[in-house]
Amino acid sequence: MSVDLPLVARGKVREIYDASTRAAPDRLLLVASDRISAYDHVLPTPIPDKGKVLTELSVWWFDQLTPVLDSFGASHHLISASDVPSSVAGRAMLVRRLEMLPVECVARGYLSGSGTVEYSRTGSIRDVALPAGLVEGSRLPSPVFTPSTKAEVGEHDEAIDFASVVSAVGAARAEELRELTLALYSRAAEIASGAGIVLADTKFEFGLAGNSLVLGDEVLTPDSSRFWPASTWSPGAVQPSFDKQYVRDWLTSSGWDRVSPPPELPDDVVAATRERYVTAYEQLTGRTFTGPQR
Ligand code: Q0T
Repeated sequence: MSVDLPLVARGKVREIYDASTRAAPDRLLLVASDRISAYDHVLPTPIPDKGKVLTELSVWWFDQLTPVLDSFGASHHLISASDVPSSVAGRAMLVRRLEMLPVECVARGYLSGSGTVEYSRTGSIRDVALPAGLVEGSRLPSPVFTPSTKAEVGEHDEAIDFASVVSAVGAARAEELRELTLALYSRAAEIASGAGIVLADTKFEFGLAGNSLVLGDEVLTPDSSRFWPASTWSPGAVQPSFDKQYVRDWLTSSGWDRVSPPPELPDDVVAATRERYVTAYEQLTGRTFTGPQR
């Protein structure tokens, strides 16, 4: 699962390599590992095929979202998921290297987590006033753009208001980011809904190619989004996460203190979690997950 290319960046669960050549400069290779994080820790036990499932899902979403991107004169960074080193086949994307914008573009269609905390304190999320009476899991009257800045390693992303986005990228670009983020979220939520899945929120990262926005990163995976099974959606309590619920429940029942190094997962929790990732992929795409085709 390693490649002989210069490492550009290492995240909790993936790596970025420089894949530039003389003929094709400004190329990166994004490699998704099988590592899983929970409660801000990377667990010692990998989930087999997780990186492949999330890569295939991301590639599928890039294709689904191309009409939305086109309508904004924007594009995505994916060049190929097949022309990649054989050691990382299926788990890697060859992408255009971009000048990334320093804003994490989050869209929320449902109240959850830090959104609920903000709403309970202020009655709003960020710059958007909301009606009284919403609870954890409620659908919002309309989706809200809740940007954040990428924090230093080990820190949480920091919520910012729209004025801070304007300061960072200028007024016109900030409005373009908000409108495109909400349009991408809305289309993705519509597609997910048709597959019986609630897309509660998601995070996009954009870069620039010349003067045009380019959608980067991985998109609409369980690592960048909250997916809930529509069949059990019931506002008023924390919704079970589509992918990590077995892991979280088991970690809680294990007595782990969330501070010490996390314990190894038992085989049945690994198998159930792998199944959840595969099911999310298959339910969303209507395809069977087979892994990379040669
Ligand atoms: C990037 C230039 O999470 C990140 O890295 C963790 C390993 C985010 N990140 C993205 C880039 C991309 C992308 N995607 C791109 N196309 N061009 N930089 C760098 N860090």
